[in-house]
Amino acid sequence: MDRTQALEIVKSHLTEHRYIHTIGVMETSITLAQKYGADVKKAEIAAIFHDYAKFRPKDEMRQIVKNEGLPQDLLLYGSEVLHAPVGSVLVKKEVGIHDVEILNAIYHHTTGNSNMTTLEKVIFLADYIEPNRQFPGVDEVREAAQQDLNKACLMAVKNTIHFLIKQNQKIYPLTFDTYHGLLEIIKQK
Ligand code: DGI
Ligand code: FE
Ligand code: FE
Repeated sequence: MDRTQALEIVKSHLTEHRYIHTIGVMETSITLAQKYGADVKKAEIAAIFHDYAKFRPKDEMRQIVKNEGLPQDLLLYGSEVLHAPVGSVLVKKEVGIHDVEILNAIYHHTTGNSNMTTLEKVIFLADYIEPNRQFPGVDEVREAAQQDLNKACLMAVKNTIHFLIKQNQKIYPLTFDTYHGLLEIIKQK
């Protein structure tokens, strides 16, 4: 599938604002993939489809979690954690993308995981720093992204954990796994 086809498919599932964000994630993912040695074409496709399920009704997402063998604990945290794993299921079923590396990058784009692939890190980080994002601390993460992929991902997940705690939101275990996994990598250096 080429970029034009992929963008056309995803556009009808997104708001204008979210589509612009998606273009930003796509461009940033390509740059990061080139810099850190991930598959550039896979990064492009994963980025285009990363928020595919963002606007599915919550009930439909919960139903997919129940029926498609996703971890049931997803239902115990905020609804924001659903669209990434549900997106990976729907991108496979509805769009026909079967590449496991792409599907995993979509699956883990919100939380990360303990042992992220370079492609997963690229999508996770690009989602956080793409040029349309504006929140406290994002410029520091953008700068770190030019030096060290792991450090930049660690900064992003730490910011997210701080943000969630301030908002009295539950933190999905994979988010902590991401923090611990990246801490280990950075300590070893
Ligand atoms: O979909 P985007 O807005 O582009 O970005 P995203 O997929 O990273 O989702 C961001 C949202 O997800 C933001 O509101 C914080 C929330 N989130 C991230 N990790 C967790 C989480 N929410 C809960 N409850 N628990 C988490 O671990
Ligand atoms: Fe998302
Ligand atoms: Fe996103």
